[in-house]
Amino acid sequence: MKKTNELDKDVQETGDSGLSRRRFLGATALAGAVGAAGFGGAVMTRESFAAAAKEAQNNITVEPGELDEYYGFWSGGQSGEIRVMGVPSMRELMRIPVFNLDGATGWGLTNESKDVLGHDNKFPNGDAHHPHISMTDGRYDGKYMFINDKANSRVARIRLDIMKCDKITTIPNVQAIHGLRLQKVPKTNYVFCNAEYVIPHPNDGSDFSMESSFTMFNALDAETMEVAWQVIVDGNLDNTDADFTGKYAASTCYNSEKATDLAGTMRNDRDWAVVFNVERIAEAVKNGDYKTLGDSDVPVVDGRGKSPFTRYIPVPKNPHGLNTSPDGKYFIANGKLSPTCTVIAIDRLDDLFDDKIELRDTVVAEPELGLGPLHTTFDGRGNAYTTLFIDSQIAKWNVEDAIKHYNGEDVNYLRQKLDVHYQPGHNHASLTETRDADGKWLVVLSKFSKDRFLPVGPLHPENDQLIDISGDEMKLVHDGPAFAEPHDCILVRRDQIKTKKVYTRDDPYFASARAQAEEDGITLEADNKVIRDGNKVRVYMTSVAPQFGTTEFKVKQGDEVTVYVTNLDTIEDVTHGFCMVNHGVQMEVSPQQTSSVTFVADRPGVHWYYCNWFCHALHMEMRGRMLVEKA
Ligand code: RUQ
Ligand code: CUA
Ligand code: CA
Repeated sequence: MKKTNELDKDVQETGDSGLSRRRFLGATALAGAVGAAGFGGAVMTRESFAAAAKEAQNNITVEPGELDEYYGFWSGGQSGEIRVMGVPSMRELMRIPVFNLDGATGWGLTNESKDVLGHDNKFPNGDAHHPHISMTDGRYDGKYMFINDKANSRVARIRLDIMKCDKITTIPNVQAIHGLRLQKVPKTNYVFCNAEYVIPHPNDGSDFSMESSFTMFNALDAETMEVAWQVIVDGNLDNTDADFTGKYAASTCYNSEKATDLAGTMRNDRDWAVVFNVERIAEAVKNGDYKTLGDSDVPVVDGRGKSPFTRYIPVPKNPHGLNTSPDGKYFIANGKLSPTCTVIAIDRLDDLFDDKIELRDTVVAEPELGLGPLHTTFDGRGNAYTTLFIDSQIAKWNVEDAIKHYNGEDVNYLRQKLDVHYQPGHNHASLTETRDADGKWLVVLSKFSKDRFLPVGPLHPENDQLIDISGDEMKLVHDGPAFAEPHDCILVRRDQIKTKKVYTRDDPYFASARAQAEEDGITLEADNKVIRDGNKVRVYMTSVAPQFGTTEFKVKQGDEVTVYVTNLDTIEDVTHGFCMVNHGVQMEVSPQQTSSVTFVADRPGVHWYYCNWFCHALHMEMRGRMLVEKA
């Protein structure tokens, strides 16, 4: 009987003479940038893994019928969606389509979703990285979630009461919105987001030079989703986070060189973390001290060089993640090409902006953690957990001890290193970005799963691992394969999210349908009527399981038909669907919801429509006919 898994075999075969597979991949991932270090800690066997999981203080078992303690919100990366998970069971509860198309709910097909995406939206894709929930006084208030789209330079908002996206804003004059975080205090008035790439201004093909190129830090008004202001910066922008005073935000820059090639981005020994004085920027904008760019009327201030709005704190080359500790004391820039994290004291930033101290005087520690530090998260007990991409490990370290070490004291700040599988990007501890960081669970989003699951062809799932951090020792307790590409996630206590079980009839989500019905003299909750308006036909129908209020309607070939379905069922979970066969038309109609979809009746004849969300024993019988007369 084979006692070791493939991985152990690999280690045994290569452990003495060279690199194991997991080391090899990490080393080649950044070849030339950093040399491969010596062989790391022993890899766990399946048996020792199971034993460690059993010892874990936190129980990951959620019995059938029991509810999870935490909501997890996973970004969907290139899939453009958001996934709602239960933690610790790691069960997927729901998907929220955002920048993608979704046939199940009709996202991208229905008029309600087009009201959000834009009726002329040409982008069926997105690259969603950073989901974050609105806060009041540094605590999740459960109202909204915001997420970036790197692919098409957008920011979306999700209403958490119904878990649907209700606003999407395209950020003007920039490319690739990447890092995104929220103002934490006094509340989330601003959504901060970084545009990653520098572009020429104007970007109209008249000039491709780097001299005329820059990028901007952006703030959106969280309620209106309008861009409140933009700040021109030196270099580029990667990740960001905000502080707990409401005054500062900080972002990492890996391309201070403004290079277009890989080697060029690594030329400087140091790049920087740029700190934004949000208070001063908002003040300048209020006083009208700004300009605008192109045909956008968004206020733009210049934060390049020595400006009142920014400070560029040098940190080792090509930093990546930027994380605020939940005690509000530090911004931490993660080294990536440097094995270190740079700890910046937020309480020194006032002096820095008043020019009383030097840039590097704000740095209070720079602990060496291992190869490829990308993101750091916190347990609320003074410990930080940093992903080491190249080492395939999590480094647990104590922030205050790292500061003592930086000051010359002989203390060991490293608490533990734990192997993860493999090449972790983000990690996230329960409630870590809020004052409520509770140090119970740590999710690690590993970019490679290799041989940990049944093979599914060349494209592998990722591996989301759950680690119990409630005790002194981190313990890996769960592997969860995930499809492309949960980039980041957040964990929220279940009592912090309050959802509706059925829609209320005045929900703004279908306000435009109600407005049209009013114009047509229709009561959505009662009427089953067809309104003709030139070659536009509006079909209003109700649905009560297992019947549509309209089981037959007649239109003419070439008519533009809009079907409005109002679900009169009041019982939780009785969702209907509407699918017009052979028309690419399909949508969700949840209890007390109105959904609408527009299509052209381009072929004469009989066309059946049916309910495609299972709602009743007679669900198959829930159908009707569209009769299309020849033109
Ligand atoms: S970034 S793996 Cu898009 Cu959050 Cu670091
Ligand atoms: Cu209504 Cu199925
Ligand atoms: Ca650089």
